[in-house]
Amino acid sequence: VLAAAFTSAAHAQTSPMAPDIPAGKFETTVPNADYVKQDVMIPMRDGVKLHTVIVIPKSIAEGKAPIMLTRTPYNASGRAGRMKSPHITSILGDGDDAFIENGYIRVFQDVRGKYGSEGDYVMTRPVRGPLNNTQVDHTTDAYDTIDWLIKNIPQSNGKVGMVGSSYEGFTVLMALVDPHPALKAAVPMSPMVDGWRGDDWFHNGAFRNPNLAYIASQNAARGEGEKIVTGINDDYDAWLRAGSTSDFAHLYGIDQLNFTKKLFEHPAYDSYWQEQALDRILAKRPLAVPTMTVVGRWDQEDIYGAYATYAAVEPQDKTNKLNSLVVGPWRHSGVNYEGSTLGALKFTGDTAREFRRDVMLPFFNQYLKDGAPAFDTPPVWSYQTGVNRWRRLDQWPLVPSSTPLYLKPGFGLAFEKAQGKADKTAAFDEYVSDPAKPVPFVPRPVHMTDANVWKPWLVTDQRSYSDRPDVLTYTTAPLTAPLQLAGQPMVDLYASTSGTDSDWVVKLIDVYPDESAAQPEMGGYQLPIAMDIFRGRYYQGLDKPAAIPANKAERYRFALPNVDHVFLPGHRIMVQIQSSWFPLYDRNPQTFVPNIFYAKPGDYRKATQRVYHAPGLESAIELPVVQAGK
Ligand code: PG9
Repeated sequence: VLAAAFTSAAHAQTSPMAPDIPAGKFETTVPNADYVKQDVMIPMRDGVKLHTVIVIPKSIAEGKAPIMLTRTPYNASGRAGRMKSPHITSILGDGDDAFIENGYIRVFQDVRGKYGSEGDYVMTRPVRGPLNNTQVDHTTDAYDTIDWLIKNIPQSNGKVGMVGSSYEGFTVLMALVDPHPALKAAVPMSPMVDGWRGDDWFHNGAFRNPNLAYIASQNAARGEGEKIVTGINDDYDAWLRAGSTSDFAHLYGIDQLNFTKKLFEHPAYDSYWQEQALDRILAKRPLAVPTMTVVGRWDQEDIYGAYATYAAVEPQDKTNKLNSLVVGPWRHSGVNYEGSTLGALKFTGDTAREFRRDVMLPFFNQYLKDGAPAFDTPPVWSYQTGVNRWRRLDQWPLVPSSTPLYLKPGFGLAFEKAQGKADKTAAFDEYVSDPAKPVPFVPRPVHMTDANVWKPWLVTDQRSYSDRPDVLTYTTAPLTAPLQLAGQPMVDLYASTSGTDSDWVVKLIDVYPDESAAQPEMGGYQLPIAMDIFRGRYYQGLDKPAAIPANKAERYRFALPNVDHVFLPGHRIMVQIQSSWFPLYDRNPQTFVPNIFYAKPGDYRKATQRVYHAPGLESAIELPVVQAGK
């Protein structure tokens, strides 16, 4: 009897040929989880629904908890699913530790057009206006999302914060353009702000080639995209053999993607870039939401935007409490990971965790948690490199870059100006820049997509380049007293080229003493403190590309990334100058062509470059020197 019952109850209903893989999504249950995870589709004002993952600790009572929102193009489900686990600490990332420990509701949303969200994806979708003729952007999507969340999550206390790094930092800033009243505090981290001036796409007009791999991965599909497969171990070879950046894009099919076309159509700082630069947009909006902008000192992707938005909004911050800046000793997005080292550098502990726990959390709590104590938000919280310590400052930059460090004949550097008349023979140093043999940005073989290469590359020992014949290297004697810098160095370069276009790469470097008993590899290490590139054709204006008159000294002024650094006694200051940085930046053909993306093989020509250090042509780096005792 039992056997018969078993047969009819358990087996009779499922046909042997019933498909064994469910048509819809199937997930095993996670019993005894300390959280509830919900997948919802939140409707936007245009009817498009955005996929949103909500993680609520079970311990939270109704009406009690703030919401921490991140809007991402990088798969919301993945962001809330580091691993499958009953523990909220295991499903969320390291960067969420402070929120988990303090009972926040954590929300991740796929931006429109990516992963589970409906609608069209437009890369860093511009705000509504001249570049966006639709009714929606990330400002309205954030607004509509926040509105829905506070009305539909019973545990919500009606207060929302936003946090996120890079693209996710960009979406935080976009929410601030016209913020929902429930958005009470924001922490944009390494936000992408101006893709042309110094964030992901270009630096001062020089194009960043790794973007093509990013575009393939982001834009080939709504979900995971494509990889570029070259079959060549060394990216240096792969890019050099391809020719121009458009040749490379064509070879691997990436020229078919619309965003590649948009980039190639806008090589200069035209209205396409100016009108979507978020610092310009936010400068014109009221400062309504307390905002703490965060960036890594050695941020290899978005080293420009955090400072730019902080500076643009700061004039509105009359109390010096609502708009703050944090700079840690991190790589791009390093704030959300373990922060005790970067490449060869060792810091005083887990600097990222320290920030998240001791600064970011109390900052958020005071605005988001009912009854939380007020927090004395540091106007600027900066990790001073060289001496390795956090410090609280009232402003940034601390000092203007008004102390020129001059290049000197004999490859020296000095704070004293040249004396007397120009000595023609000693007036310049020269090198031949050959586009067929560009200077690599990291030692070859170059693997740009290898995280171990890419993430710490801005602290790479520059010794591999200082003795190249196409790199000029200027150095001081060992310092006898500490030299403190706190601000944004400014390059003031007088240089000529025998070509009609040219790139200028300038690096400010801390040369360690010859020997280090504690860490032998640091003996003589050439640590980059601030480096950047300038595309010479923009010497008359970033929106005015022009041929450079051959063999005529022109003045090139451009800012380097911000520094908060002490050169210690026994260390030396070094400046390196070169005309390529490959394959990170596309090669300048050194012949003026209308659009470098489309340069032809014959346009790439050797050029003789001269860097001047003579009366009237005093090349220098203007440094933000903090006088001793300040
Ligand atoms: N740096 C990345 C990015 C941001 C915005 C546009 C394109 C790329 C990122 O890490 O998200």
